[in-house]
Amino acid sequence: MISTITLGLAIAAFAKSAAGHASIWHQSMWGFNVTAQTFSYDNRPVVPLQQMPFNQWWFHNHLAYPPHPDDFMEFPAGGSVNMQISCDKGYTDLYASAPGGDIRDPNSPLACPGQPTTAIHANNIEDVAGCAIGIAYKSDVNDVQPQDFAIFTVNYTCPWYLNTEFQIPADMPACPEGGCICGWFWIHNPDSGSEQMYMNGFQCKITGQTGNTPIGTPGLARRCGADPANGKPDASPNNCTVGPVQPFYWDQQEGNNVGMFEGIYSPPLYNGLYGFVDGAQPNLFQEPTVGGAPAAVPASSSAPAQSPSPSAQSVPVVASSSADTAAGSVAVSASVNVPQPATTSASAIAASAPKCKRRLPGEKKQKKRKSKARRSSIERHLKKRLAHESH
Ligand SMILES: [Cu+2]
Repeated sequence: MISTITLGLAIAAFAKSAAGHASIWHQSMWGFNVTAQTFSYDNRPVVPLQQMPFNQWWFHNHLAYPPHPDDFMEFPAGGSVNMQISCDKGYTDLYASAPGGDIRDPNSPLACPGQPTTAIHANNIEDVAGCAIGIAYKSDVNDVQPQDFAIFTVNYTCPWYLNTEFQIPADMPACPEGGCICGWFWIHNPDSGSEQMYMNGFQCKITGQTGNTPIGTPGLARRCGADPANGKPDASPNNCTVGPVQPFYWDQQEGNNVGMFEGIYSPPLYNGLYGFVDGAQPNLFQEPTVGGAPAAVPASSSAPAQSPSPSAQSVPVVASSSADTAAGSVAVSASVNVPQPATTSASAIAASAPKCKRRLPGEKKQKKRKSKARRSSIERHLKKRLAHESH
């Protein structure tokens, strides 16, 4: 009896500490066995990335924790793959190597069973914003640059469920001899938890009926869907990037490729807002276009994968990716200096281990927009956030 109670308390305590955030879980990933103690800060794969220098967010700073050379996630061209996404390895089929052991819940299909849905930054299932898988046709992770990844599949309902199915486009070309490098990417809606992005790298291969046409040079997805929170009730399909696009690199100290115009309260999302379909992405085997004209493809970035400049880093952006851009306009590529975030709170956030916390008041004031719709949207978000205990 006593031991049962003790066990119950231990489980309760563990469940509390396991709350929040999410990642894929697979032995092909970098950082699969990284625990809260591996780094000087909590750098478990599930920990969000926000306001970090390049090396700290790129591959989640897990490059020194590679998978076994033979462990690959296999994606069958034209088929689908189930991936497990959770806030703790103990909820997944790979619980055996979880620090807290087996905490699976056979009665719950959720990514984080028994926890408030705010653990995955969603107030309800309608509030999930989707996640994505990108692929780089390179075998050596040290050769992979941010602009090498092309998003090839998206799941709109991610990360609501533990088991998340990803459709693989038909005719995806095979990988080089040593396989490919893939990444899982997720950004949540702005109304549940603070702004952040997620990235986990893993080894992958394309199997089955592979094609021979390579994926085009990944461009940048543009905000082109209905965006009522920003006063745009209607989608602008002509403003979408058609063709392969890069993941969003966002809300970091350096290396961002999106978000210069929309602001921190309007995160880029892997759903229709940025022209992604739910499932296998179409039009991959072409160069990206916007409104029927060739889209600007970011030039080979000056952002080195290994040693980025510490402060103002020159990264390519599509200048007209703003929500305010007229539909049908053609993207213009520009190399701009990305300034350090102006808020003092940003450095404070970077100094501490990243966690889901409320925004500091000064940040709110600084980011406040003029538009009435915009303002009420922010107020709504903040109200919800105040009601939501940080985790
Ligand atoms: Cu989180």
